[in-house]
Amino acid sequence: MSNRRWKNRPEGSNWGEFGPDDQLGRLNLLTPQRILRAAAEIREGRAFCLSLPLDFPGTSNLGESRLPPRLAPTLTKGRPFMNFPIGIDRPGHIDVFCDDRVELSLQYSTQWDALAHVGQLFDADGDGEPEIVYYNGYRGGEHVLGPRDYLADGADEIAAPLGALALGIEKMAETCVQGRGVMIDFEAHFGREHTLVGYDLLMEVLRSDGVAVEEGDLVCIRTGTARMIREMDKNPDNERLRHSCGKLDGRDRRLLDWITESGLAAIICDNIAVEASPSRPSEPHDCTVLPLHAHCLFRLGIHLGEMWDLGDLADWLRANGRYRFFLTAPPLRLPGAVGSPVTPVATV
Ligand code: UVW
Repeated sequence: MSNRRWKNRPEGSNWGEFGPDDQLGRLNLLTPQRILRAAAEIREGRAFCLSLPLDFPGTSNLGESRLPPRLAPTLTKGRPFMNFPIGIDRPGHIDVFCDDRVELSLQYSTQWDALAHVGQLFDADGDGEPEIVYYNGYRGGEHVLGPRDYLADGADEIAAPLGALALGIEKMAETCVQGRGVMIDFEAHFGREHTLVGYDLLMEVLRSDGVAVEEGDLVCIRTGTARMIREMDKNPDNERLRHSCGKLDGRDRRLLDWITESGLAAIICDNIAVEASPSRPSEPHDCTVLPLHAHCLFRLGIHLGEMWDLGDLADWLRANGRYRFFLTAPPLRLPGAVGSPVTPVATV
């Protein structure tokens, strides 16, 4: 490959396999044929909204950096644009307008992680020094820009433009994100008991429920966490949430290998981080904080969906002896963002 931006790629990565400039990763597998295959899952014409209300979980108990949305009217000539009678400025006019804005942490609630959400310090250019690198060799400081260069002496402030010039969430939105959803129901097997689910346990669940995951599937895992979040009524108990329900064990090498080999296009969960966080202590040879995030977002270009409200859909599928459905889930087409709220729609 001539114009790729790396000499070394991480072990177990697929960099370059969708092209040297690819920014979509496994979303490339959502081909027209697979969308048609997915559409064949629409048999009842019934749709499910898979988003929590975006002011859930409520408070910042799950992570201080992410704040609940703050909604406010826009201003017109300094006045709040809410219940605004246009006739104030233009006598005789009878219309009343409302118009608003929101300050929103994009990963506060039901969300997609963009491929620019997690990278690693890795020696991609082979000069013996690690640099900040994201999927397919895109670089921190060149393609993903923040206000501060943490690796430079003195941590200089960097001027705008900021954000992801590559791998931003808008790239995902441009694909429309439609395909076949496959539900894996951890809650049906583990209830709310805290259970680390590695490869062996996952295979048991798939076998017992007769679930097959095929190339290009959008894999959804209902753990029961989103329902707990709803029950907590905007006062989330982080400790309880982190120590309840079945969760993927990102430190299980065989689980990560299965993700590689299955060909799945994305992983979506109703919990906070898809994987257990923390799961087990790191090994000296792998000190990644969130190993499943690194494997998916950084090595393989697999987008992660978090805090999706999967409960009603999972209940319906189980009651009707099904596990597949048609899924439409584009994020905001917001250039440069590294994550986004999403209002996914499942149709059965
Ligand atoms: C982190 O907290 C780093 O990520 P996420 O929201 O994807 O779990």
